[in-house]
Amino acid sequence: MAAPAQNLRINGERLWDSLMEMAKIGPGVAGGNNRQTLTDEDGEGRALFQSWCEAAGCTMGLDQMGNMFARREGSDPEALPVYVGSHLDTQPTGGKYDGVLGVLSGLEVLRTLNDLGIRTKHPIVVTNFTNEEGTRYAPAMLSSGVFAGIHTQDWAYDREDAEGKKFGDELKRIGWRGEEEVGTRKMHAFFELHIEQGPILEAEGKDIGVVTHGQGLSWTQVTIEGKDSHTGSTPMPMRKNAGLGMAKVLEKVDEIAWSHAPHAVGAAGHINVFPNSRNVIPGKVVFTVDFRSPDLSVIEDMEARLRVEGQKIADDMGLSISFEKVGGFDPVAFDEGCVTAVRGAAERLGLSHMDLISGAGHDACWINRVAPTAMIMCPCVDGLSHNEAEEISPEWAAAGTDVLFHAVVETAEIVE
Ligand code: HGY
Ligand code: MN
Ligand code: MN
Repeated sequence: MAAPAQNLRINGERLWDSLMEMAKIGPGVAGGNNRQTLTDEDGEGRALFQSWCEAAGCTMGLDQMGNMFARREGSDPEALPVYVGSHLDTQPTGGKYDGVLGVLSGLEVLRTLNDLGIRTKHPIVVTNFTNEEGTRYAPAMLSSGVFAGIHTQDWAYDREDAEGKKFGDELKRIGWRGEEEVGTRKMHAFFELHIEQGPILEAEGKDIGVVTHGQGLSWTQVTIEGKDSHTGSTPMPMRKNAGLGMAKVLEKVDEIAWSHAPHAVGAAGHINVFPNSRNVIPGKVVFTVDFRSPDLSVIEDMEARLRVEGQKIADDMGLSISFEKVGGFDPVAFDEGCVTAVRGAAERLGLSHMDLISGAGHDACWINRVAPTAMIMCPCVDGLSHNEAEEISPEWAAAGTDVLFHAVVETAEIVE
């Protein structure tokens, strides 16, 4: 396939303006974003994205999980489209670029093709996948998971947030439940540009990450029960302190992850304590242990040890403990052809680049099950993400989008 002329570049200023415009919707309290999935702010962000796509001449599709598809026609309407995209939903204390860069860089590819009057054989479709973050509704990458046939739509619709609101009801409430059946769209290829969310590219002084693999993820929800009682008048030997049990289990989670250094990681970010009163010993705690590794056998070992060690801790303390797997996916190897297109684009553009394993999960990890898929990463400052201080430079955003443009357009095949 003929690659686009080496001197073609996207409009970095327009891309940056769009990122800053989108960041105004669902602002956080410290300069980032809180645009959680299926909130009114998510609906506003979707509407803004759709208005931009329509202004760029796209026709819009919307499926029953709220996944959005903005289609630019190709010369061969029968040719399977090249898809490009990510997610517009954010963490509660999220940054302005996680996911959003991947959606708006896809739009920038279309805007640039329009500017240059370039036609491709394959149509190109920019996608926003619903609920990638998995914060309000576990698991992460829920809608790309339904699209890839990992989860059923009914199961997804029944997922509940902390207030007991169901995913399906909230999707309808914000008015973004489409009629299109999920997963019927077939893709020629899928590309996702994403900030690295880790420190490697910046530390190595590289502009581009050519993502060859994604590490696997395991979420185990742990419930420990003891007996809530007075923190003052209950003698120490009589306490059934579920909070202390959790503390010991989390110490063990850290130890297990370190035992598989340097690549494995483990922690709990979601923790609920009941009754969460200053003078009541917690009678119940519910928390989610997040283990990750590029090696499936390591993930399986960490999961197994959590259950064995956790049970021992609970037994020794006279507590009850239960475990529920609430999310996960195996380590991912992306499509060699698509990865080569990404690497070739970075080389042609003279950008410093390196192969990379993604530490975070992404919609591309599920889409890789149903279409040839690859990811591009750009650095982020101090590797920080899932924090309102998440930051990238306009130059990094533009370089990543230039590589996306060249990889996507080469794959979509220029006809004129
Ligand atoms: O959890 C993840 O890795 C992604 O950011 N949702
Ligand atoms: Mn993301
Ligand atoms: Mn994220």
